Amino acid sequence: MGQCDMEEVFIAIGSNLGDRLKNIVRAERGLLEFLEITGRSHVYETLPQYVVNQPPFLNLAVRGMPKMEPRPLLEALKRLEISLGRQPSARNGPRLIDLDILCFGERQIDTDELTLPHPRIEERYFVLRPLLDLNPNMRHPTIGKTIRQLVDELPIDADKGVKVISDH
Ligand code: PH2
Ligand code: MG
Ligand code: MG
Repeated sequence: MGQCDMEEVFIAIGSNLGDRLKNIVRAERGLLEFLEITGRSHVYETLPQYVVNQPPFLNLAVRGMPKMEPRPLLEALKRLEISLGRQPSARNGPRLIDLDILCFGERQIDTDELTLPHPRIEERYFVLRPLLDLNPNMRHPTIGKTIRQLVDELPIDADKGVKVISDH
């Protein structure tokens, strides 16, 4: 996002099925093939947003320098999700692992397959809270506000039920 060196990438990781912590650890290991990881947030347990009748998620975000362009990175993330056991699932429904590109430098992409920056970052505490760990001062490339500002503008109860899971 704004103020990143070169084209830094931020990826959100989420899981709410199976051994959630194992899923995200395996995902991070897999990401190393596509990304030189330079930072990771804490892991948060968060209540599901949008489709609320499903198990709580573990969420975190990592930052790093990509080894490929956005489209190949997206394809690589999809393959990694499947190799970790992800099954097709309903929109916003339960998933064993979810790997989303939040932003790729300042790039703005809007195709059927890929939207960058990732849609609705600004309304998702489960995304903003990990980003706050990584860099509270970075700016959303299209909204122009910092992560700190976006968190402050969320409803007062946005952090309801959120727990910090011990770091690994
Ligand atoms: N992912 C979604 C929909 N809702 N809620 C939480 N708390 N965490 C998520 O990762 C999440 C969600 C769609 O990918
Ligand atoms: Mg997602
Ligand atoms: Mg996804």
